[in-house]
Amino acid sequence: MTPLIISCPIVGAELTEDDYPYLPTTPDELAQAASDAVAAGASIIHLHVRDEQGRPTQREDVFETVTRKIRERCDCILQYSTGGAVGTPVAERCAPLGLRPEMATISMGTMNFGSEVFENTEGIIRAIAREISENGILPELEIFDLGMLESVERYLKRGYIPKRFHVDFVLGVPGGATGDLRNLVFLVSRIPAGQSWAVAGVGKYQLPLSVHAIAMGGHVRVGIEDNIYYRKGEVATSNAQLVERVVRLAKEMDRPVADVTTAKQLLGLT
Ligand code: KMH
Ligand code: ZN
Repeated sequence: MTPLIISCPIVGAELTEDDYPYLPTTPDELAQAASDAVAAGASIIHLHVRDEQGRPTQREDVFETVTRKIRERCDCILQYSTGGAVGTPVAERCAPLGLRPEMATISMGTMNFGSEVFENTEGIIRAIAREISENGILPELEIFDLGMLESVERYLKRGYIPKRFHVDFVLGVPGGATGDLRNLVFLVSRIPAGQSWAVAGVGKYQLPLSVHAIAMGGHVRVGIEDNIYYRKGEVATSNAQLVERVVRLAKEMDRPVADVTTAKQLLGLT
């Protein structure tokens, strides 16, 4: 079976320290969380960063500092978020892409995001896709429901997005598709040919969707951005703890876990 690529979203943009006491926010905390997740078995770090007050930011200088500190501690594939926080203007969302991480996200449509609106108009998607292409970055398309996946076909035909991408189904955001297993199976059946995929289950969906992705030959994203619980009523102590469980599950299911070199090969990053 194809080795399993584990991606870890170590902080996100929506959580505060009131929501989760162990939230990594400073450059050193983010770098430590990233290297602990990689030591546990992750090969991609999905990266948001925080400013001096701990608020989400897309500032290039902060991304640069955090990137340097992560690279000092470990080898990994860095995937910058261009989603930012709900409401971040598109120019800010693209600000760090000139640093040329290996990967960056493109969210494929506007949606309700809890009680807020996560805006991804055609213009925003095209602007982000252009910056990603110009910087030679591999895009990860964030798909929150079926309509977004069907939009991928339309954008491909029009040449609005690069021909090669990695797909990430983010399931369980209130306003998007839930992490019902039938949704995952159906979405996977509709991926454009030749593209790799992963699933990120939000909250209670993280564990069952991880198990199914391992069995289906897809890849897995687990981390605090998506889910702060290890199990019902028990807060996870770290990103690494969530990654370690996926590594154990993969071993039990005879699915090898990709190291960073293998993950780069599988994604065509070498
Ligand atoms: N913070 C969410 C509104 C991404 O990283 O590209 C969007 C998000 C997606 O986290
Ligand atoms: Zn994110």
